[in-house]
Amino acid sequence: MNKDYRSSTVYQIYIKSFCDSNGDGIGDINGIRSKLKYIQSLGVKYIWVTPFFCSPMIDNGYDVADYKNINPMFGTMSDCEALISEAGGLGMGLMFDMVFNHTSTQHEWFRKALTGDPEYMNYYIFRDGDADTPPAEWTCSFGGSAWEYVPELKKWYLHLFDPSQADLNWENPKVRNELKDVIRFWKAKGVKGFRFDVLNLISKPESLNNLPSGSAVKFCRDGHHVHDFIRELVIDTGIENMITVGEMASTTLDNCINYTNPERHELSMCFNFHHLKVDYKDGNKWALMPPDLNALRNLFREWQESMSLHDGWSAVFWCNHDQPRIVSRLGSEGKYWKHSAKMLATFIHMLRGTPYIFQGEELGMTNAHFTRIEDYKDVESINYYKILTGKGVTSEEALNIIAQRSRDNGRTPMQWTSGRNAGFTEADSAWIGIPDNYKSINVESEESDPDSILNYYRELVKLRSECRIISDGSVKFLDSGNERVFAFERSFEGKSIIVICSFSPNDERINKLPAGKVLLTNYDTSNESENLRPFEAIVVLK
Ligand code: TEU
Ligand code: CA
Repeated sequence: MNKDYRSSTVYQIYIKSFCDSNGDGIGDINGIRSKLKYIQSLGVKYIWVTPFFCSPMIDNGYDVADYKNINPMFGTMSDCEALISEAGGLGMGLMFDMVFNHTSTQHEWFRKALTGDPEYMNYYIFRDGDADTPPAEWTCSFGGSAWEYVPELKKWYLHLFDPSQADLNWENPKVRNELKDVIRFWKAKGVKGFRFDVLNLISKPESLNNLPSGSAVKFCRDGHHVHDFIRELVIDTGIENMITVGEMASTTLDNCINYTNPERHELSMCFNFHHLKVDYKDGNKWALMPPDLNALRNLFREWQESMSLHDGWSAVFWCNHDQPRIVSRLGSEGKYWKHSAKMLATFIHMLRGTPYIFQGEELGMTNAHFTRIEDYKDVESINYYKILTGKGVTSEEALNIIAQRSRDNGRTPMQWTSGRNAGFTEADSAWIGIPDNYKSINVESEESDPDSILNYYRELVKLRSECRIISDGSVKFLDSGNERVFAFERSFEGKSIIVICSFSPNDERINKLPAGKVLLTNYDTSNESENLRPFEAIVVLK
């Protein structure tokens, strides 16, 4: 089995916000092509591009209407083929984003289902019921019911996300075969790997009768056939030796081991999001709370050590297109902006797993700081603004919550230069607002600063590709003697490194600083005191 992903780093592109090549304010495939040299300069081996297939774009492409054609807004099939081959020429493989839990309701399959064609109705999850009573009291991820009524059919269909994203019926072998066909299509075009959207939600409960009310996602997570469905998809399409990552937002540790242990022939790795919920009050994304660092450390310790022990493999990351920017969340946008961004990067990139860099993270890009509801474009943010204010939360407070939690924080344009529209587009304006700080936080200025966050990321990626302790070593968390300072040891063939990361904006005392050769640190002078400096990170070869 090919395990090159263990020493590789992946770069994630949110296409709509990466680079606009034709001046319409929207990022596109040719924009990515124009920046391939930049991506290569980071040292990454794979590029995951979020969906650019035909779509009504209600959920920005996660509502696919045709898996084998390109949304004209993003370019053409020949642009796409050129992207694959040009990236390949620079030593990078493309990973495409397969949204297989649901399709857009504009997909041909769903449109045929709506005509009452039984063959296509069986592609989705339709249930009988009168117009007033949905089959179960389930809520969808974006707020509101998870069931939508179709009066012509006198039936309800299930959608875990927006009503325009109808869930596919994976129990139907025809559906599974259609999806395999999509994989084969892109594989034949030279794609080197796949990211699978919300893959642990594909197997629904056998019977929907007598289910309690609550979040639909909760009832569909890691369902009874999920492992069989994944194995069948992977084996039948021959992608076992490619890099594959399943998005498994709130899976369990046991399932994650099973999804990724090579003997089970499922996936190379999984994303899980538990560590990104430590600032959700009572698990509620829309209730603010300062991050619980103890919970964060315990989660990493438990998952890292168990995955290591049972030969599972994780995708390790802080940021993606659904998350606020990590430097705004766990670091600092002020005096310690640079130190905290580098510390957070050190922590992730020294862990056991494959690190993902989300566009702009390597620059220390921050949250958007939008102040008006009109600034938001994401369907989830707009829905929750209505839900929160409907519950009596003041508009000011709702805007404050959304400013911290909106997915749009990760979706503002890539900051290339200090020039107009951050060098993202030649249009009068981009499709979504650009944070004012682009004048100082941008690729151009960080290229010319040897001490920049950007250049630090390059060092991290290089270290992983060269040092087997980092790519292949086991992991053990250590007690630093201070709950704001995380420490762990990576070991391989008798050698080890110690990683110390302070998540604190203050000086912090720890048990003892490790002795050895400093491989990397985010301060320019070596630490000779008993104390760690704010957000200090040190990597030592023992
Ligand atoms: O995300 C699914 C997911 O679990 C989330 O991150 C989700 O956006 C969040 O819980 C809402 O609060 C994936 C995609 O990454 C996301 O962009 C899509 O909207 C979603 O699936 C539906 O396809
Ligand atoms: Ca464009």
